[in-house]
Amino acid sequence: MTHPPSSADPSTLRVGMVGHAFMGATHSHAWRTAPRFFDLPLHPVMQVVCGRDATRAGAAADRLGWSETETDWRQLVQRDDVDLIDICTPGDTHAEVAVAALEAGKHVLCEKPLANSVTEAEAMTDAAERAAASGVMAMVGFTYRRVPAVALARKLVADGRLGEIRQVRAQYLQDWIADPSAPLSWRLDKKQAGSGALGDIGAHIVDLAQFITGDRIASVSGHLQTFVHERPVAAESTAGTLGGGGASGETGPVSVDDAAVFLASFASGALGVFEATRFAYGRKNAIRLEVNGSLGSLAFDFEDMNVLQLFDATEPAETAGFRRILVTEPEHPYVGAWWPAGHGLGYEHAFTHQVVDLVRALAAGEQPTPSFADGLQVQRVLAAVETSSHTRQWQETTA
Ligand code: SOE
Repeated sequence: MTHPPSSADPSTLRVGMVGHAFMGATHSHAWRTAPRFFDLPLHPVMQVVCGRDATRAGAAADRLGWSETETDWRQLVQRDDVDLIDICTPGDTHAEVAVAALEAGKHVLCEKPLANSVTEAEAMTDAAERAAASGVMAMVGFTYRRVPAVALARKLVADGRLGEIRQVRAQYLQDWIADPSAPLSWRLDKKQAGSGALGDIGAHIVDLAQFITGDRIASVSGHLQTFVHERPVAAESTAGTLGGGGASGETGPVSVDDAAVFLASFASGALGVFEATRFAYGRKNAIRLEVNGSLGSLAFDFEDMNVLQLFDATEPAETAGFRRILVTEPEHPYVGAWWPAGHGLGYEHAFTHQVVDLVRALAAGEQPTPSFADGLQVQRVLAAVETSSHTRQWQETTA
């Protein structure tokens, strides 16, 4: 049975966060910062941080600004002094925590990708739809949508500035494990992560391509590749880090893809080319999208995240060319809350914008986006790429 969360003070939103590593830190920064820069209808209260190790959870609470700690998420989701559960753990825990939290009447924010399988994502979406009937909401954390230049790109496409969308090319390039001596971490273990580059970073560019175009990927043809099959086992102190750190002297298997490439056919007939890799030496967090339409093109590179490039094909040839839009004006999405024009924003601001949009949707009793159903659709695309890589054939993404 679900019921709207009880709240001692209806003007607050009491948060319990599961996990306190990299995403726990970014989410904590967002919960702390959002009410200080945006007028929010509910004041987030950083109530509880949950981690398996009491000592580490206590240190995280002190460092990240949480009032209390828990070591068992099952206890956390039942607390009546928590209104929302923020899931910042590896994908193998997303489904059980989210379903339990929703059934306990807690709102949920869940990191991406939604789950490690379509089956899990379907169960989460079903639980979210049941809970929504009682005003309990769920959102999946595709934060790059909330980079101002990306939000502007979506607006320009929606306003028809590119005309009919013809092609999308999307890359997510990293290099943190290009060195074969980089040790194992949970992101390289299929049981914990579900997949490698495909789900970890490929999910982001699938969501971004669909978000900016307003279209859906209907079928894919893809290939997954693992380049390094055996890696050093990290020493205890570095376990869970992205890469680097000391090794224990032992080695273990890599059970996920190092790189994923796929073609996509959108429902509209548009064509997509996607690439997600952790082996692009020199590219640290390069998310690159180019959208080509019948009236022009736009291009974005996260490594120059305050800029959107626009080519207006209706402009006379004499002056036509990609225009570099510095997306730092108060008129641009989210920017007005921050700094004067030209000062720019960073990676962490998108997480703050995520909290702002989530809190405003909850206060208005509206479904925050992206919803779990949106996350399920991305999961279906990922699964279709994995299937296509095995069958060497095009694969539909629909249920
Ligand atoms: C590692 O690839 C990672 O931390 C991803 O898991 C995040 O989603 C991305 O934002 C940055 O890189």
